[in-house]
Amino acid sequence: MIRTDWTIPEAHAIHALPFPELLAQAQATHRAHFDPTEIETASLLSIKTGGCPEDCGYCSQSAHYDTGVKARKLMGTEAVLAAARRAKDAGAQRFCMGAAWRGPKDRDMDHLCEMVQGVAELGLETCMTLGMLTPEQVTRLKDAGLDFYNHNIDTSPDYYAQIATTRTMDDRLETLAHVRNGGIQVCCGGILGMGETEEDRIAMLVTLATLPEHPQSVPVNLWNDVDGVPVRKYAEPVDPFSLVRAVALARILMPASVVRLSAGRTRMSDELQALCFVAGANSIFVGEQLLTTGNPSASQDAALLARLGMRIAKVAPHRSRKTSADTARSHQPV
Ligand code: SAM
Ligand code: DTB
Ligand code: SF4
Repeated sequence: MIRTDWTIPEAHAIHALPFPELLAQAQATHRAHFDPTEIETASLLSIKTGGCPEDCGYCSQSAHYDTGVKARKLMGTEAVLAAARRAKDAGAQRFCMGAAWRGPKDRDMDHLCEMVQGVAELGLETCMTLGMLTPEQVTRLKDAGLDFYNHNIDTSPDYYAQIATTRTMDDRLETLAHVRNGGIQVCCGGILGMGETEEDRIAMLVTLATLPEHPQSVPVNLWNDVDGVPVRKYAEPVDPFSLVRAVALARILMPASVVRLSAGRTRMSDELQALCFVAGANSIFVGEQLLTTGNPSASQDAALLARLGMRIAKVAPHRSRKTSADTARSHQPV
């Protein structure tokens, strides 16, 4: 059953289960909804890098900090489509275009819609992350063929003001509502390792799991260390088992959502990634670059999946999600 009425004490109790119990519950939930051997792949492209007016304290692209990232203007459609073709050839199912904006200007919309249309014509799923959107902008992107919109809540409601002051959690929730109401699938998650407490991580996941509809994709990022940003002062390495616990909790609270092990995989061992897959992560970013930071190479990821006897899903998991009838069948004695 898909519940959107989870409470903090309930989530806390799940998160605190003995590790083997937590993993067993997460894996059972995962199997009820997905093929546990399959992984979805998405590729990222920064279509507009740096010079961002927002002050997100974790981000290399904010103009408020001296991070060494050079501001560039919005890429041309042809260059974006060339990158999308390369991503498709490298095995990506979804192509996610990111812009360092508070939100797009109306004058950019024709250009953005052209990109979406072109990427969709290549047979890739389309995703964008552009900051805040108005309902009219959502409609334009939807009509151009946008499948997913990424807009992370990043952290807990209580910790939010510590990491950004130029935008609020309510701003984020408002754009998420516009996206959801406009019929675009929602990709929404957060970041671990920015000095938040365990309670903040649980509250962040409960915030996602109590939205009117669960995000179809839930990216779980480890904060990728970047120069010159304030989060450096309070960031703490995430205990690997805490990451696995967070993934497992995301899986149990949002059983039918695709959970993406996102930023930070360059610092994760194969063993840790394997535990995250067992805990219910079933998506990764592929390609050596995220937006401004690195990601494992295609050959590293191919070797990892081969070691685990796992494979890239032929059909994106959200399209081949098990129905309750399938689940009932798979529980029949053989
Ligand atoms: N400007 C838009 C916005 O903020 O929604 C889109 C791009 S922004 C870079 C997309 C997301 O990337 C952020 O919400 C955050 O979750 C993630 N992110 C940014 N910097 C990161 C870092 N150093 N480590 C991990 N995740 C990061
Ligand atoms: C998400 O949750 N993670 C991606 C994507 N959505 C846009 C971004 C990760 C960015 C990591 C830092 C960087 O490369 O600049
Ligand atoms: Fe700008 Fe997005 Fe980075 Fe915030 S997270 S500074 S809005 S690019």
